[in-house]
Amino acid sequence: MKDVINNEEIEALEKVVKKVKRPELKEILSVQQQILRAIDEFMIKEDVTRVMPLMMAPITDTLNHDVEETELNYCGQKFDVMKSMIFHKQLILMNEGLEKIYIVSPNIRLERPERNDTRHLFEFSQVDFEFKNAKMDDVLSFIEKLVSYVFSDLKEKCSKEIINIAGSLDHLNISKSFDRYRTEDLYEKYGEDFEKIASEKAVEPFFLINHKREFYDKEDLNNPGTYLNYDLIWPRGYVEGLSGGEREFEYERILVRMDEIGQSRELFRNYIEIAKRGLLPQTAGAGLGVERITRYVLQLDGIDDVTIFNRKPGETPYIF
Ligand code: ASN
Repeated sequence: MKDVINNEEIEALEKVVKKVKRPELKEILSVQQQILRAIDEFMIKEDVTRVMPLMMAPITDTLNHDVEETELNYCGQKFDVMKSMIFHKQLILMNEGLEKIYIVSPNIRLERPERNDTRHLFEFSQVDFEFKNAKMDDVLSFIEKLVSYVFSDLKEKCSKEIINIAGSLDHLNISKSFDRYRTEDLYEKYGEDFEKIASEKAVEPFFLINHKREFYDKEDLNNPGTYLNYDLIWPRGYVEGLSGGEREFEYERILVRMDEIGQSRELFRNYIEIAKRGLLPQTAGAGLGVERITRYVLQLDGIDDVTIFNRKPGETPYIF
């Protein structure tokens, strides 16, 4: 009979029922809702304009790691699922009336099964923001203020839920400004696994500056081979929670950076044309992982403790 489910599906189905019905779900979701509300309030206060997300586009984030590729077809054209709205953020800021924007952006990255860990989902959301004419320091101090605002708001409004789940509020007591480390220095100190080790040792969030990654993050021409980009690292082993950078926006520089990493120009020909016409504004920004900040605030073991349906890489079969 075609409608009989197999044993693997029965197992998956029982897991889904258990996950959906778990008693702590309401508290987890209320805290996440309050995080998003506090972010919205802060953005309004800082005059950052909210833009609605796109979920598919002819070009999207090239990422600096390999994912399973997929494509959608519409009107004879190929679309990719949105991996991040990085290029769209730059394009939106061509509008002269817009200086600062943000998007609560659902992203799909079909991560390889090797990324089945405590921090990756193949479908997640990030609060993605971008500011015109901003520099790295402007964005870093914006992030410090944003995180402090959200944590104080949560301590005031969700202390009961957070204490129930996390056991305390200590991890939300943070300094006004966060330490800044450079990747090369921490690499020297701790070796390959520096991000994880430094996160485990830290009790407050900190910034990790200079990552060699996508072509759109700006190279520091005063110190070639280094980059004006940054991550926010959650302490206590919760690792990366945000990443961003100043952006390449000049035609020549974009071509140099694309060639360096072997990025095909064909797919990006229209983006390149915008840059060639001098239309791409100078910007900097970042994206804050929603499920990751919720996981940190609630000190949950894994990222999937935040979600309702299973979106952990490589855990087939997915039944809902
Ligand atoms: N949102 C990130 C940024 O603004 C990019 C990403 O998600 N890969 O840099």
